[in-house]
Amino acid sequence: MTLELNIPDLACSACVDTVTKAVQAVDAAAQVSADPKTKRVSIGTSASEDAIKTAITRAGYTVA
Ligand SMILES: [Cu+2]
Repeated sequence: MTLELNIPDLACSACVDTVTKAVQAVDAAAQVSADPKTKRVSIGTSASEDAIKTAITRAGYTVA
């Protein structure tokens, strides 16, 4: 499953790293691609959308 999320406070590549690590803590095999310019995050994962969103929120980011 691929999730397409919008994270408005994704500002730079360090944010991308933080979000990627948070997602991979839930699903180590998750494929994360994120662009701080567009705030779009694409996540290929077998974890549930809720679990991924919760992990991102716990890392300090808001999923729009
Ligand atoms: Cu940043």
